[in-house]
Amino acid sequence: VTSGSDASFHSVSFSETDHPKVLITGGLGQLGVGLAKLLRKRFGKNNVILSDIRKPPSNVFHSGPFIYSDILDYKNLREIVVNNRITWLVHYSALLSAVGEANVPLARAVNITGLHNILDIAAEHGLRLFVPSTIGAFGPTSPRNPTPDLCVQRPRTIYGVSKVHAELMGEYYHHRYGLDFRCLRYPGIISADSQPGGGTTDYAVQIFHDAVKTSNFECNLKPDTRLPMMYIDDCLRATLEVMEAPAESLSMRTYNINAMSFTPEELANEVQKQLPDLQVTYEIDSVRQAIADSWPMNFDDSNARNDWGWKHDYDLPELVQTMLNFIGSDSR
Ligand code: AKB
Repeated sequence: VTSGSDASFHSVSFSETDHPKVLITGGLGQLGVGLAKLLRKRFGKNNVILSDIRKPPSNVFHSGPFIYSDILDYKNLREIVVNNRITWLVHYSALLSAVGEANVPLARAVNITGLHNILDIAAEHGLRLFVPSTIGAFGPTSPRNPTPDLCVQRPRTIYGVSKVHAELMGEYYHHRYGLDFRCLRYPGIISADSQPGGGTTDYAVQIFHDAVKTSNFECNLKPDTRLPMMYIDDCLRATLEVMEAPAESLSMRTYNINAMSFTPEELANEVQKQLPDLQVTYEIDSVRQAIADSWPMNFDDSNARNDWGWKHDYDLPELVQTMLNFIGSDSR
């Protein structure tokens, strides 16, 4: 296609007959280990490399390739992509909404400067790039019930601002340089064997652990705060499905995805059907509450459903049953 060093980039690009060679950044967060497991089942253990700047626990280290990668270090990133012939990049490194507000300079560096490195590496090496966005990319002036794909986006957190920036930059690189950028706006993700790191929706994970361990849960959001949510297995499957979707099926490059919406009170009621001793008290965290009050209550994901067949498996009752089975059996 081109001459000189560019030609070698094209010769290692993903082709339909090959398995992709995947790099996951921020691999030790809430989603990376689960995604690596799913992708390894599909593409083979050695075709999926998890990376982070932290030392992995031994079960993660022994379950497949793990590598040190710092997304703020462009040369380190490039070396990993070149040496491992990476063709897909899943960029999970980010500071979430609540921790971002506590350290804006760090959130800006990781979520914005880090993303610039990722975009340049991906464009330079012809990678297919997945970057998650979030319900947090909307703000108080967005329609909240429901929130469509295309509407006003004026978030009031550095996390939200950085995610709108990622959506726009990814789409710009797609149109300007042909970058195969794909992006899903995740709702709050609920998982049993991995913890979220400083988000506004974290209460919906913590309630299960506290319900099983102590039967007491102190919720940091008001009982009627409605937010879109999803079980992790649905989230990871959606990610694989949008990455595998034929380019022709994608009428957009950034899609809302959703499964359910509930309030803390509704979640607590559902958990109490299984664990009637659970006591819930409310101690409101004003930062998280203000964030939640500016986010979508219901998320319109009809474009994902129509374009590439998105369909969730878990509604609230299945979510609660699955979480309690998992955490209950773990604590015995
Ligand atoms: C957060 O609460 O910050 C995240 C998100 C919804 O993006 N879980």
